[in-house]
This record gives sequence, structure tokens and C-alpha cells, in this order.
Amino acid sequence: MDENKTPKYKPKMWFDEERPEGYEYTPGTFSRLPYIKTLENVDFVVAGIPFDTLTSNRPGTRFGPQAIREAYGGVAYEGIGIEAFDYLSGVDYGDFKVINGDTSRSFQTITEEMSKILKAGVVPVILGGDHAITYPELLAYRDVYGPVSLIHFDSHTDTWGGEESLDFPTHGNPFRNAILTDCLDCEHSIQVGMRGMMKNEHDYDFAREHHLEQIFATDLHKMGIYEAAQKIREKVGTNKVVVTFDIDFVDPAYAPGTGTPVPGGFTSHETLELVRSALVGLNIVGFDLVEVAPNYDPMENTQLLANKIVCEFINVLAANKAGRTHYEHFGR
Ligand SMILES: [Mn+2]
Repeated sequence: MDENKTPKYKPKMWFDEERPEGYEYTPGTFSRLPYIKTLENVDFVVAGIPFDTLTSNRPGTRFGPQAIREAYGGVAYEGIGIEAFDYLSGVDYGDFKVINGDTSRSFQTITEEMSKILKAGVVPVILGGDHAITYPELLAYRDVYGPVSLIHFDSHTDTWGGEESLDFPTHGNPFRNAILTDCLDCEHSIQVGMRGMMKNEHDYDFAREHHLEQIFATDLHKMGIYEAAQKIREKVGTNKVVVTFDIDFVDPAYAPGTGTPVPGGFTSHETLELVRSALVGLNIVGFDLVEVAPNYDPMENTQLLANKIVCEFINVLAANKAGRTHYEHFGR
């Protein structure tokens, strides 16, 4: 982020009196940010990728981005304890023009759009979409930054598939494909929350062969949030890091609106506290939050929590820009 950027774009409420031109309150944007497709004078953009063609189980994440936007929570002071828009400027960048059913063109669009954002020095905050989208995102990170560290919250490893996985991307193999195409610095990456859909013990072999550390859900429950946060921070160090968050990391009691839910996960509070304590102070170059399928949650709790997690991503960026090195409640 460019320290010299003047904060310019921030949420506007209907009752705000000052409304510079082009700054009208726009309904249905993320956190009531202005909907402007610009990379000028912004630290981050929120963008949707409504693509769910590569879902293996129950579809519906193409409806995720707008559902997350409309589950309005707003970027709040509590938690990290920062007024994010004192430090940041951001916009709702709209959705990437993906075409469900056309994977190759959609992937190309995702990589091109991501590259534009990254080359402008802007942090993308992506709303998915199924997890397949993270692979073409990571191709853009690789092209701009070289191999990056990854912090991957999920109940699944998403490293499935065999020799043919590059020809047959799914939402179950984005990280296999990212590793096969040298997108990741595996020695400084970590997967957290794994518990789902293992066919047998060999499902973890690929990650282990590539020295990709995993914290399983059972171990995370035992060690607790703060010890896990410390492990994540030590793993990543000062590397450039991409954060990818599959909503099914959270227990389906709190987030049932997803295609492949797995019981035995984490509460809303544990999730938010882990995000805050793990991420503040890291050299984060981008986020995505994927796999919200609002059609399986008529109560809208899933999309509300997803909205809150994304708000915390933005608070982390603000804390980083403010020069904070860690989350102040960490370990207390
Ligand atoms: Mn998953």
C-alpha cells in the first residue's frame, strides 16, 4: 500500500451530509462503499467472482458475492479496535465478468483482473464463488510477486486430483494446481482447520510431499485459537502472504450456507478471533472468502458471518497501515 495515498473512498451513509461528486450512497455495495471501478487512490477493492461451475457437491456460490454484500454488517471499530477508514480508502469494484459454464475464459478473466489490481499496488478483497477461483487468482499473484505464502482456512485441503488436475480444475484442487504451477512458497504456507472428506490417509500425502504444513481441526480445538495464531505467524514470517478463507472452516451450526459443510468446526467467535490474532501485522497482499452458498441458509447467518470476516480483513489492512504489529487482545 502506498503510504502517501490520501484516504478518499469510504462508506457513505444515507444520513451523511457531505457528498462529494460521484460519492452517492449506493445500495447493495459491500459495507456501503461507493461502487466505482477504479484503482486510483484506493488501498483495497472489494470484488465479487460469482462463479460456481466447478463445485463438486451442492451448487449456489454464484449467489455468494451479492448475498455477502447485502448481509450488511459494516466495518466496525470493535474487535481490532480501529477506525479503518481513518487509514484506508476502498471501493466496491463490482463483479468480475465470469461466465458460468466457461471455465477457461472465466479463469483468464480472473487472472487478468487480478493482475491489473495487483500491478496498481492495490489489495484485492475477493468474494467468491467456489474455491476453484483461487487458482487463477494465485496465477496473478505469482506473475506479479513470484511465489507467495498462503494462509488457507478450510475444512478441506483442496489438493485433490491426480496427474490430470491441471486439465480438470475443480473446487477440490486449486492448491494442488497452484503448487504444480509454482504459485506457492510451501515452506512458508499453512492450511488450517482440516477435517473433511478424507477418503483415506493418503489424501494428505500431496501436501506433505510439498512441505505444506496443516493444522487439523482436532489439533486446533486442543491447542486453542491463540497458539494456532502464533504457529501461523511463525510459519509466514515477513513473506508476502495471500489469505484464502473457505466459509466451511466454520462449523455448519454457524455457517450452514455452503456446498460441502463438515461438522466439527469452529464458532463464529473463534473464527473472528483467529483471523484477528493471526493476521494483524503480516505482510498481506490479498484476501478471498469463498464457498458461501446463500441458497442453503434462509436465516442468512452464513452470509452475515462472511460479511463480518471480510470486514475484519479490512480492519487488518487498516491496522497494518497504522503500523500495528499484532492484535492487542492476542493471548490475553
Ligand atoms: Mn472447503
